[in-house]
Amino acid sequence: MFKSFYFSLLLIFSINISTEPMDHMDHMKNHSAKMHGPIGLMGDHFHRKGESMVSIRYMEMHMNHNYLGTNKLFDQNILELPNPTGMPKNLSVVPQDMYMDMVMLGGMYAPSDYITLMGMIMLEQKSMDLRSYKPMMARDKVGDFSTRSSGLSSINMSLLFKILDRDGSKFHAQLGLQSSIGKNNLKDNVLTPMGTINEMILPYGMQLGDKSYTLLSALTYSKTFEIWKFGGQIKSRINVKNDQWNFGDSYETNLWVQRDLNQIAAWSLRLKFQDIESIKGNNQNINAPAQTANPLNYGGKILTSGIGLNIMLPKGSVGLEFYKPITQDLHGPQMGMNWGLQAGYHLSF
Ligand SMILES: [Cu+2]
Repeated sequence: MFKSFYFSLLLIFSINISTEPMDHMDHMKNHSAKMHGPIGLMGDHFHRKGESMVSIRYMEMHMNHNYLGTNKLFDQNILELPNPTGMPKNLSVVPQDMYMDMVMLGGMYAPSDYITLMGMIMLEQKSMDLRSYKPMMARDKVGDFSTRSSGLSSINMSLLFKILDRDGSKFHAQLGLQSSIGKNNLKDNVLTPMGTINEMILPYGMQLGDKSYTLLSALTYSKTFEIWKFGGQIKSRINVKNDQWNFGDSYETNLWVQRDLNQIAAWSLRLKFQDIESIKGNNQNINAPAQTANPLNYGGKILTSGIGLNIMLPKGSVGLEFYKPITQDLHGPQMGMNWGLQAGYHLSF
């Protein structure tokens, strides 16, 4: 009798010591699928001392329809516009459709509770379908063609500084540098308005990089109320050094809300507002009777909505987010976004 009692005590005790210590339990309570923001958001969270994280994200964006400001343009409207790069007199090659695919590999490590290091490497593939028209007179269609580019695009490294982490409120700053390592002079075959096929330097938007350095800075705040989480982020990307030309500086504001669906899943809604400047500088060899050869036809103001889902797995977590623009006011003529999606996997250890 005494022996079995002693044995049960031992059993209970061993179960007790095998459960998690108290502060870890507290930590686990915060460990819900909304621990990470919507997957498309970068640098939304920091880590505690000694924590590491690796992530892989895939992004795809589809663009179609040309815009001038907020107005959609038909091909006929674009053919009437002047060609600022020389002959022929009017634009004669019109983008129809574009896909951008990106793979991002990321790593995070917190050497202290106050600083998290974050690095990322990006690979990109772009493909664009275009239609060539005769340069003069009836402006008949000459034909359709596609251009493509793929490879390494950029790497970046940031420091995240914790400002506040208390009672479900988190606030941190990001400061980083991005180096564009993708080529800025890739070529492909183009169907000219004269009906010939020429190998030409692709326009700015089809290049994988701009050989520039960009300063990244952001402030991110989030507040968790039980099953809800609200967050806001402002971010800027400012060019600090370029080679001939660079993609324009940009300013971005994100607002999001997340709600736990159950123990392992949370959905999110996000609003993203981007204000992107035109391309600075130019490459004299990029010259074609296409809107994309004009550095001024880049950037604009874009308001996008995103709906997402984060799910915790036995190891790591996955996120999915789908975007659709609400309004876009583009420096144009320029092709606008139709939809985008992002999927990713995070593993913390
Ligand atoms: Cu992380």
